[in-house]
Order: sequence, then structure tokens, then C-alpha cells
Amino acid sequence: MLQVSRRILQDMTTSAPERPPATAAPDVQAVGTELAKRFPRPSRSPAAVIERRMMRRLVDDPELRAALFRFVDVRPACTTREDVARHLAELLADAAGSPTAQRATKLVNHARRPAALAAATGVEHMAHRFIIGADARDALPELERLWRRGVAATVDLLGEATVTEAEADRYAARCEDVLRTLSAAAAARDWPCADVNLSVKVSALTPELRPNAPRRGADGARERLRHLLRVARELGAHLHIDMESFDTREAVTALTLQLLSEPEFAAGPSAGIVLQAYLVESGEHLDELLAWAAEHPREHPLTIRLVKGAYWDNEVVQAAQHGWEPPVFTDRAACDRQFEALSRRLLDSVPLVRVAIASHNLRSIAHAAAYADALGLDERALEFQVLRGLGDETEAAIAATGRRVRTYCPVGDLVAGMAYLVRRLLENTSNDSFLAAHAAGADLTTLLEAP
Ligand code: 2OP
Repeated sequence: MLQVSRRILQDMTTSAPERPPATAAPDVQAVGTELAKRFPRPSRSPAAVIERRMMRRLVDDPELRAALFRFVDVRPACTTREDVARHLAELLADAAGSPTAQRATKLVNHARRPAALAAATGVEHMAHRFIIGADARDALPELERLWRRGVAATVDLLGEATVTEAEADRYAARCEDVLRTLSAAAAARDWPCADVNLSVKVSALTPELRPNAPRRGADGARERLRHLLRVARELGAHLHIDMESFDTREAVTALTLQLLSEPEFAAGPSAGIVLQAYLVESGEHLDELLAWAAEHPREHPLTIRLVKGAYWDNEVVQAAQHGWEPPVFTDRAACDRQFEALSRRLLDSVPLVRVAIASHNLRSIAHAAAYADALGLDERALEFQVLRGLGDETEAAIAATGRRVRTYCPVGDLVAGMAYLVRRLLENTSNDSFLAAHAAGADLTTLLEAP
């Protein structure tokens, strides 16, 4: 088991060849066009067609979108079909300005039981698109399917924002179970992508991570995170610390870097952190991470996963409530430019850090790939990451070009996954999202233009 994981980690770090000096100008259009050619054709199954039509309607109809989010939120608490139907009818009635909601209200009122069943099934169907299993064992067949296709995975155990110490203990124990179950499974397979990689949220490891006392939260999570780092080191697995809302960013960063600075972790495990490009100060955040990496040489260089950021709506609402300037870019193009600038800085910093570019935006992906090619970086120096359910086609296209890709795979149940599901729906239905523009058939050259 150790051997398999060690081989993969070595393959990704120590054996990377010396980088030749930059030779060519990055050709984003060429790399992007090549990727676009590899996108699989959208499924023509009736369920997929209906889902695409529904998503387009949600993009165009903010009232229906708000009603859906409230429904997704209350769905796990509904115990009977009558409950589901009543909630659905109330929420649709609230969205009275929406023509789709008006039609749906009539349907629900005329056929309460079948409508409730359809709505409940709809939410579950949607959840299963994003969640690969209830626990590690249940998720294994899907992980194997990815590994076999040359796609790596990082497992995310749903259940953020715990409220008691006992819940945090249970969460940490489930994380350990995932690490051990996947290690045993990976050891039995000799596929190069069968490495073990777990993403954890600090808010799930302590009930104390609150906006008004983030340092206390870091203290609360320290022992549990230290234990998981030890387990990951023992198994040769990778542990990635996720970033959450802005008010906890500093505490999560400080905790992660403090723990990784401890002498016992200098030789492992392989570990990573997240940089959120939508934060106006993300350039300074990268300065801090690079300075730390320079001062703390590690056998497995720190992996930095660059993301746009998943809490945009939350940050904007919070800031408005307090009368603050939002910490995030409110202009999509400015955010995309920041993502590209950070991608270049990260790639320039290899091998001090390992780089993961997590995006579903073809332009951002092509930009990073073209820049890495122009630097002459070995393809192992960079991996792309996508989210299960949102980035499936992107994942297939990246894998088909022979570049490394890892899919973020949530594991858990519907109740624990609600907050995650709502973030994915917000992304999928936001009317400035790349995925929405792509699904609506926007022209490729325009999609690949510099932001
Ligand atoms: C989220 O949980 C993917 O970590 C990201 O939304």
C-alpha cells in the first residue's frame, strides 16, 4: 500500500526534470481549441435533455431560482410526500412573478402527490450528480471508474459546519476511515491514478470556527487535523485543506501552515491549501504562501489549488449587511484576469510548490496549460481539477489531451450535502458563468478571448 502511494508521489515531485527556459509564447487559442475538440457530445438521454432545459430556465428566472434554493434547503427536513408538496406549493407561490413558477404551482395544486414525488426525486437525482456515494465503501466503484479512465480523485466528506465536539470527533473518524479504506483499495490496484487524496474543511473539524473568533476555531481543530496529517503520512496519502468563507481564511491558513511547519511533518504527508482568486487580496495571499514555502523546504512541496472561489454570493451578501466593501471582485472579467495572473505566478514558482488549477472555464484552463507548455514544464508539474457533476465534460476533455486531471468527489448524504449542493446550483445557474455560456452555444473564439 505504501509502495503504490509513494511511487505516485515521487512521480509527481522528485522525478520532475529540470525546467528548460521558456521557449515559445503561450498559444491559448491553439491549446483551447484542441481541448474543445475533445469535449464529449452532450448526452441526448431524455433526463439529460430535461435537466439542461431546466438549468437554462433557472439561469433566466431569478425568482424560480430563489424558490428552488429554498426548496433544496427544506427538502431533507420533509418526512412525507405531503410535506414535500406543501413546501413546494408555498415556495412556488412566493415566486409569483415567475411564469414557470405559476405553471408549476397549478401543477402542484392539481396533482399534489405525483408533483411531490417528482420534486423529491428531482432533488435526489440532482444530488447524485454531485455526490458519488454515502461513504467511502459506497464511493469505491465510482472512484475505480475514474482511476481506470486515467482520472485521479480527491474525496470530500460532506458535513461542514459541525456544531458539537462529538460531531467534530465523528467527522474526523470518518475522514480517517476514508483514508484507510481508499488506501487499502488503491494498494490492490496498480493504476497510476489510484492515489489517495482527501480534501477536508476545518469548519467540520471543530464547532468553534466562527467569524467572530476564528483563532479559537483553529485551536479547536488543531488536534484533529494533526491526527489526520499523521494518518495521511502513515498511508502515503495526500491531505488537502479546503478554504471556506473569507472570515475564516486567515485562521485556516495560519493553522495549516503552523501544523505543516512542525518538524514531524517535514517529510510528509503531501499536503495542500487553496488560493481563492475572487478575493481582491489574493495576490498578497499568494505572497504569503510562497514566502512560507521558501522558508520551509518539504519533501513533498506544498500543493496550491487555485480556485475562483465558491462563496461569492455569501461574501457579497455579508458585506452588504455590514456596509463593508465586499472582499471579492464583483466584476467577472477582473476576477478572470486575477485567476490568470495567479496561474502564471504559481507556474513560475514550480518546483517550490506544486500547482493545481481548479476551474471549469475553458479559457482559464487553456491559459494555464499554454503557459506551462511555453515554460517547458513537465506535464507532471501541473494538474487540473474539476468538480464532479459540474465538470464531467471538462474532465473528459482534459484527460483526452493527456494532461493530468483530478475530480473533486463529495461523499456523504443529502442532508450533510445541502450547503454544497446549493453552492453548485448557484454556480451552475449564475448568468455570467462560463458553463452557462458554453451550454448556450457561445462561439469558441469568443470564449477563449483574454478576459
Ligand atoms: C466547496 O465545497 C468545492 O470546496 C468547494 O464548494
